[in-house]
Amino acid sequence: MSTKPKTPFPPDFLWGAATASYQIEGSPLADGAGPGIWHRFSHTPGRTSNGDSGDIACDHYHRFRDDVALMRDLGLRAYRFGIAWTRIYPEGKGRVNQAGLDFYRRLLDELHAAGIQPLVTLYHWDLPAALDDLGGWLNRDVASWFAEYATTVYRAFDDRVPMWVTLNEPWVVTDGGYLHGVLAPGHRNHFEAPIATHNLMRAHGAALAAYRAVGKNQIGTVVNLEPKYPASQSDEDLAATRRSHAYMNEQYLDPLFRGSYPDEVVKMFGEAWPKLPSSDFDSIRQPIDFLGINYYKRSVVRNDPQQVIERASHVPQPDAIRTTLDWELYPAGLTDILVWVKERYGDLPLYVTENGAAFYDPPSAVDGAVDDPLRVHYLQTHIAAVGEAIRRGVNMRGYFVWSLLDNYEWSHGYSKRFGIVHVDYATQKRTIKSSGRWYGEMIRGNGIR
Ligand code: IFM
Repeated sequence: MSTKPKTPFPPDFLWGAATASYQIEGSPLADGAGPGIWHRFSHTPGRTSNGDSGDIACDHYHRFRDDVALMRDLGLRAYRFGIAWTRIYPEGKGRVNQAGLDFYRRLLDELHAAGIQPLVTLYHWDLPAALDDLGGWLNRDVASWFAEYATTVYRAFDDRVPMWVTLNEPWVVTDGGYLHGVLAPGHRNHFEAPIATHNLMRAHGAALAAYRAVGKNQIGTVVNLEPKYPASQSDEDLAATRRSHAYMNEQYLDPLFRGSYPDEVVKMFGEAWPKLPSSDFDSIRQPIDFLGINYYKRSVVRNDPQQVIERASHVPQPDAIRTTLDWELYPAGLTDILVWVKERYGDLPLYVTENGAAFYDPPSAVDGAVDDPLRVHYLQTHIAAVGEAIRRGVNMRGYFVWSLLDNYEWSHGYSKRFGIVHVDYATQKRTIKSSGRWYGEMIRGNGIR
């Protein structure tokens, strides 16, 4: 008699896919929307690969009904997407643009009709340009601007959005946008980075407080985490690994759950670390209902005094499978980081809110099919790693693949494809990749395929 393998995933586990507004919607200025920092950055010569912008992207703004139908065909139970602040408040604050709200209402209605649960991100990197002109994330007032926008959106949609996310990956916003300058708004200033960090945390706190006043469902936030392993057991490499871990994994979670920044991070920034009012932390550390974790890779760390702030660099591993972004496949790192979050911050509900890989996977010249065995392998092994975390007692509630569609990969433009659905950017034709079919069947088996 054959025994069926037992799934570690609870029956109501939320299987979904994720996207972000600027990466898929296109038409960033349509129907009264204002420009965001990504519109500005991508239209600045030399900032993005091939000069690519999100002007058209996947044209989801016009094709969202077809895209929801695709999600239904795939069998997704949930869809994580972002709302563009610039569509709701073209100038970032003050005047509301009703047409922007109407677009997201239509999308939410479509999802509801398809039986797909939405999970909505309020900030996925596209700050209104008008607010950037006022200092953006460097201006303390950004916390109340964000709460104003969030409140408008909660009031409009809380009846149909069971789960909200305040910020996506604040680490990337400051590290890429204010320290290394590779992402919008493109600053390189280590005095600015900790100010941006702290204002992001304050904005999270303000949006959370606003939600408790008007909302009835669940709210959390999303961080990107990357476990750090030492390249050797030397004191220097061990200390560098500790610094890197504090910088990337604890910098945002410590203030959220413990009410302070890690000492290593404060030390790293030295004289650039600002004096922070202790009362700010009361709002930052209010309880959240769940935490979202985005996981892509690990890092093997060595001491490197040439590198700013962290004084550490990543050592590429021989014989590893790597994505077209040169990211190493390391599924065990996902289990490690989920277990670490539980051990350090407690037993709160966790979701993997992004996980996926960019590979070169062109359509077949014969029949147009897109076969992407490496992505199937990536998903299979990482979903197994989530199962292992559940077996080790982590309170996992859902998993979202990044991404539903091939899309605009920020400064890499359209050169990196993460989708489980292929997009032909010349025709906007969508083709479900073999990974999309695999994922749909895996969902039907609730983790077993
Ligand atoms: O495309 C991004 C997404 O916007 C945020 N998380 C990482 C993804 C892949 O780089």
